[in-house]
Amino acid sequence: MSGLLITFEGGEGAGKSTQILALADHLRKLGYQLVVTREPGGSSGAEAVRHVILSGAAEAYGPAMEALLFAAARSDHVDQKIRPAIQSGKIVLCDRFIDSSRVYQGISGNLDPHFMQNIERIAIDGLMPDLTIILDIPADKGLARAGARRGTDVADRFEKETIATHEARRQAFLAIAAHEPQRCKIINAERPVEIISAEIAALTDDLLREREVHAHG
Ligand code: Z5A
Repeated sequence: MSGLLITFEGGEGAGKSTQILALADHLRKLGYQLVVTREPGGSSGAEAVRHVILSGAAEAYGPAMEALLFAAARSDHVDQKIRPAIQSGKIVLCDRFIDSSRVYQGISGNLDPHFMQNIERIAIDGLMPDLTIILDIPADKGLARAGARRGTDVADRFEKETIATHEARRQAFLAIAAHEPQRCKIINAERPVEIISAEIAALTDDLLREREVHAHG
């Protein structure tokens, strides 16, 4: 019995959390058992590392240090939560995963691709997503959404960066999708929530049929 791993990627404010909730609702109604999780975090070890990274405490030590922290958090998350859930037939919906490291640390941090590939391999130990939804939105529009939602709270370590940096990340996500079209599906995230949700539900239903993953209840 094997479940699936579906990851959601994209820039700030693209609507990942919103769309994960909608897909979770759709799949639960069909009787599937789910685990909804996020990175960095998702397991107790990884949540401890999340705080260190997002507070900016590790920023001064450079992008390689941050990349290793993300990889350490991911390794714990995969071992403790994601792999056991998939092995017991559940569908795991994860808010950000390897592609965020490839883009935020690898591209924005200008790190050696071999270094990035090596730490990714160690962190996931063979567990690739079955489907990656890349929510695509111009950086200024995504940041405006994230800013409106945050209100007067302080922007985190990554939200504070320039529009040019965010736009370069958008292009990096699109490049990953062009390179791995089987796994990655680009979704135009500028449209109304319900239209996007319907498109993601249809993609997921196709995958479940193709892989013959059956509902429990
Ligand atoms: N990071 C990294 O560098 N390397 C890694 O390996 C990993 C992560 C795993 C995690 O932050 C940070 O860590 C992240 C990358 C880095 N950078 N930042 N910042 P986080 O988990 O705190 O935040 P996030 O992942 O960026 O998510 P987000 O900004 O919270 O956005 P979102 O989940 O994509 O969006 P949302 O919460 O669903 O929606 C945002 C707002 O827009 C909200 O008010 C919605 O109601 C609204 N919304 C959503 N969809 C729509 C549509 N379709 N129309 C209009 N309004 C909408």
